[in-house]
Amino acid sequence: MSDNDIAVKVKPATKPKIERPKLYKVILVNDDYTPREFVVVVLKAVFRMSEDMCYRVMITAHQKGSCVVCVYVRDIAETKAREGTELGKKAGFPLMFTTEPEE
Ligand code: TYC
Repeated sequence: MSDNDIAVKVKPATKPKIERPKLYKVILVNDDYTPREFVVVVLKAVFRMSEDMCYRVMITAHQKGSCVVCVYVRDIAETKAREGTELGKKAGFPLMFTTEPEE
């Protein structure tokens, strides 16, 4: 190759790898002090589910100890869990939401 030649390198075609973001469960944890109606109010405010769905989630946590409320990407799951827990704390209740990665 002389100085005037132009070398052209052809890049092999690469498939763009788009990974699905990992999902996290938001879990409602039962306690003995938070009133049931208050749990429903918090679920409605934070997760925007119907009254009926909120009641079902609350009663499942009450009976089984915990209940998965919904599944989101990490950022949103953690924000929602914090918002729900803070609403309980502000009202003087030990209401707790946690997050955990989905398998
Ligand atoms: N166990 C509470 C009661 O009997 C109600 C409750 C339900 C609290 C679900 C928290 O995540 C919870 N007042």
